[in-house]
Amino acid sequence: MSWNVNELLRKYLIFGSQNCRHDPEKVLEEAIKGGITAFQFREKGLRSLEGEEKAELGWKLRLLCRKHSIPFFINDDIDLADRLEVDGIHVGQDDMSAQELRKRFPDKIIGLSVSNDREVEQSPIKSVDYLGAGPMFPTATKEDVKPVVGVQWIQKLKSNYPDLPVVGIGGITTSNAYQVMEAGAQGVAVISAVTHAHNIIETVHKL
Ligand code: 3NM
Repeated sequence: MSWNVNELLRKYLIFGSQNCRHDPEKVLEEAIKGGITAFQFREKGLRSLEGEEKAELGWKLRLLCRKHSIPFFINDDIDLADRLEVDGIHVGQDDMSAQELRKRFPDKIIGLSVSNDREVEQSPIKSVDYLGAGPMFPTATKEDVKPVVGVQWIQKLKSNYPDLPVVGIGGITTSNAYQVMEAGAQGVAVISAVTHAHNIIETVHKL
């Protein structure tokens, strides 16, 4: 299946079991009903699953995405990328380089997180399909989060790389998502706004 990267970034849900208060499969099903346009399996950090447990949950979520034609991404875990038949891989600055990734996975969608000018200068921007820009706002979800860069960071990236799709991340909610869109992003990437929502379907609608 070939995906339109600009479109798939619009409502990009990310989570691992550690982010969920209910059964992760139920959370993803509700979010799909609400209209997410992509999902990233990010099983990482405190209380996350490892090894076979991680792979098993990943496969269940992968199948749900396939059933509903939602592109499925994995965060960082190159070994699981093949096994879970992912559509794309998202990496941060400390993970495998995007250039290496592109060589190894010529046909997959590759996303890279960038939080400041130095990271952009050091990155093989030509090898990636989209940038994750953050944190837009304060967030408690990620342990080693970088300083808040705000929506100005989206404006800067879009003026330097007008053709490269950008998704905002970090502290995005139904109340501030419009600021990220107005700054020129193709979409919003969220974890807690959806995984902690009382009404997931309605929340995704509003993003
Ligand atoms: N990456 P929430 S912020 C995974 O700035 C992640 O690169 C970030 O969670 C970055 O939507 C973040 O709950 C956490 O704030 C996003």
